[in-house]
Amino acid sequence: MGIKKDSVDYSLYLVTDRNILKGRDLFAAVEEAILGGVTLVQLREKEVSSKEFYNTALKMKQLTSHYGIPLIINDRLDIMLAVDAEGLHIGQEDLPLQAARKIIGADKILGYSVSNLDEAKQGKALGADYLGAGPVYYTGTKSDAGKPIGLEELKRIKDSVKIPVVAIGGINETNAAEVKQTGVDGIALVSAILGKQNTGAISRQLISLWKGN
Ligand code: TZP
Ligand code: MG
Repeated sequence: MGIKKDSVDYSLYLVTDRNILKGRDLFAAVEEAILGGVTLVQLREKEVSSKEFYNTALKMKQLTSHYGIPLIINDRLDIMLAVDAEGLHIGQEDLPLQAARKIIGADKILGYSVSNLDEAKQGKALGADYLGAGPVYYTGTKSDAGKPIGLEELKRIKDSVKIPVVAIGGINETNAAEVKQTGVDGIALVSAILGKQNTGAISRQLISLWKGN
């Protein structure tokens, strides 16, 4: 029994970046974050060999499956298929959405990065299951993230499509509440979770902020 893509909870979406870990073990940090309340994990690897990406993905899949959380692989469709992850996340410069969908099939989750309305509408039309919209605020984590789109554009994007929208870029415990006000389905974070030593506690704080308790 796999995870059904229509019932995915996008509330607290952790995106990995091994450069931000300051020597901590990636799997230990992700496990703590899941125990704290992270609902979805994206493995994002930019500087490792295919072999290392695959091995990391395989181990991450075991971890996320253990907790019943979906694993999304960034960019690498081959690795997503090889480890049978729940989904793939691609951006504007990656394989076109229709081509990716053709290969991964209808049951896998397909995520798409957008930073404006046109890209959002195109993503929806071409079969994305959810959109990652941003960067909402300035981010030091992705050097080519582009200019912050801000909360108003984020809300326009959310209001323009019927698929889930996850906000990304510079989100942390101090601004999560105002991001929630836009009506988006979740927040995706890298440094606000993995850049901290207390990964579990910060995840607990973020999910309770998000769920409003
Ligand atoms: N895509 C748009 S912004 C971003 C990605 C992967 C980085 C987000 O990192 P942080 O540390 O949560 O700002
Ligand atoms: Mg990409």
